[in-house]
Amino acid sequence: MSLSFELLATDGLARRGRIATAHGTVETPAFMPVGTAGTVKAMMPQSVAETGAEIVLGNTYHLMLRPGAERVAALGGLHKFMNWPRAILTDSGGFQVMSLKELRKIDRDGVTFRSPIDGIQHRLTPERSIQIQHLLDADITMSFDECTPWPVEKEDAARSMRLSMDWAGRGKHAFVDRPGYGLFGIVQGSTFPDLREESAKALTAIGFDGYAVGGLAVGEGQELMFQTLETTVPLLPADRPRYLMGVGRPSDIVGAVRRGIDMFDCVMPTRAGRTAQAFTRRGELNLRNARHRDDPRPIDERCGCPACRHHSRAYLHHLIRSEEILGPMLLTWHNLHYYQDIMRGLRAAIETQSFGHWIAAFEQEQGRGDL
Ligand code: PRF
Ligand code: ZN
Repeated sequence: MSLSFELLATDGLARRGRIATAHGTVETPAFMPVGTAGTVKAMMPQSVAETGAEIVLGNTYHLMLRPGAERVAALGGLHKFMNWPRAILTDSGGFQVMSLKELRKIDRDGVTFRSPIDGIQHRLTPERSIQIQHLLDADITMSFDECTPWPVEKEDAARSMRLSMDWAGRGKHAFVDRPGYGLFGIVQGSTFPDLREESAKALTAIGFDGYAVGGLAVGEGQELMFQTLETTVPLLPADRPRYLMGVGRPSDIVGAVRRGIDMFDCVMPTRAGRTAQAFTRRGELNLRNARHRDDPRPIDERCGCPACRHHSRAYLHHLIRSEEILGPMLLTWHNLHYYQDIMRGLRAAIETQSFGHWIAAFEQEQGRGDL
């Protein structure tokens, strides 16, 4: 196998593991900050590392349009281009293209779409997506798939899932195996257990370095998402990492780890940070709110991030109201630090077989709301 995964401990279905990539190790359960366009928005790369992140996500779709995959390759790859020496996972572009709606046309072979930047026509096929991710030098490459919307008729979900499985096979064929680099398959099938089973079996028959669960967190709600995980995750090989794409809020992540997921990515902490929203141990907080105007306390007394160590809620509120750039910067830093604190907590809890206790404490504190 080109990407090694070590299972270090388990507690129930929850797993504590380690992925070894060409650009360093990733302790799991892991949260990957989203660096769509070659930057985790509002953060310096070194600051992203200081929060504890060991891997970030990049996007085929955005980078192929601007600055172009061949250009990034000529400049030494995405790690060098963005000065992020650690691991990078790239999404395949399928999910991002689907959000274009009227600007795209899908067929059995791939997707043709117009760039929202300059209107120029582009084409993504499973082979081209894998090639672009290779040019970017992604440590973890994602299969090219179609993310089924929700809700969806079962017939349409089946057709879409089978197309994604065909594309997964073509991507596997196009992927160049190298030490420290891996290719992940993506399970689809919406919320239909039998379709999820068919998809998981199709992917394991092809054989991947890791398995993602796609097509969730698209409006089905937490309960249905957890139900789908409960039927899907046990069908995935135990000796390979499992990645839940585009998830989520802290409680989504905790619940998914409880159900056997190892990796996550989400724009939530970074995007929310840019709209003045802070995630804390006691729930969510919006620093734009007038009630913070005279509050000398930090966002969270127990947080070790620069926003909490050096600044009051009153100051952060002032930055937001004044539209100062430092506001989104500090809030993004805090949110990413808090997300990594959750991951550190989850990893320690699984190692010490105290996961159940950790979850109970997490849920109790999140629900207290005395901010
Ligand atoms: N497929 C891909 N990327 C994704 C998803 C998916 O289904 C999701 C679903 N939440 C997020 N990102 N390729
Ligand atoms: Zn903080």
